Amino acid sequence: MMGKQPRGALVVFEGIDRSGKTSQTNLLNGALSARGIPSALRRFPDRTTPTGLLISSYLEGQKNLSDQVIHLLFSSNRWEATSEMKETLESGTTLIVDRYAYSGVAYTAAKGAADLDWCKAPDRGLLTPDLVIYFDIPTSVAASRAEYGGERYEKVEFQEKVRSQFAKLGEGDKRWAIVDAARPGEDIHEAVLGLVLEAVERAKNEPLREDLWV
Ligand code: 2DT
Repeated sequence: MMGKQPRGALVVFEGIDRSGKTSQTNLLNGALSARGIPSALRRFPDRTTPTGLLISSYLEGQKNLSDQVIHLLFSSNRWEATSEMKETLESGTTLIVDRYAYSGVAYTAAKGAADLDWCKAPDRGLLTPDLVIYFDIPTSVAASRAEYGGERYEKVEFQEKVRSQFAKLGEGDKRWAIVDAARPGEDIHEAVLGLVLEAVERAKNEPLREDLWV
């Protein structure tokens, strides 16, 4: 009889806007496939679900919502994906996730409207990442990569505040790996791949946890 399939790793990418998460997650997915490691991409917010559509119209400035309401919608958007993500991980597929609860906390906390405990509370008990790769990049470098579009948070002063919230969140978190994202893409990819291959191996021997921030 075949043994049980080892589970996949939950790998999360975080960083300010234009830190390069999306192109690196795509590169990583290809590199894992090339090595025969089953993997799939997810991103939050998932704009295709009912909560995602509301979030999207908020981000595009078509809809105004209070800071509390949008925060809880972002969290709901993650909770509604949790059972599918859990099944996928248990079936042996590594998930590469572009933004997660850390963005949830950093962006709301950066508004100054709520304290950190309040911001963290709704995501408590979510699937726990095996690795969080934080793309660290000076706000000025990120902003110079491309013009910010018209979305709500795409302003340098705000991104600066988000960046300092991310730095606070990473302190003392043993899953948190800081990657210098101001370097050429190939160097970033190499650093990311090393971290992820390690996490995939580690995850094989550790149960999947659902105790984020507990
Ligand atoms: P993208 O540009 O990556 O699609 O993100 N955000 C994201 C939050 O404020 N809270 C969250 O929980 C998440 C996941 C970051 C859209 C914007 O939404 C912000 C940028």
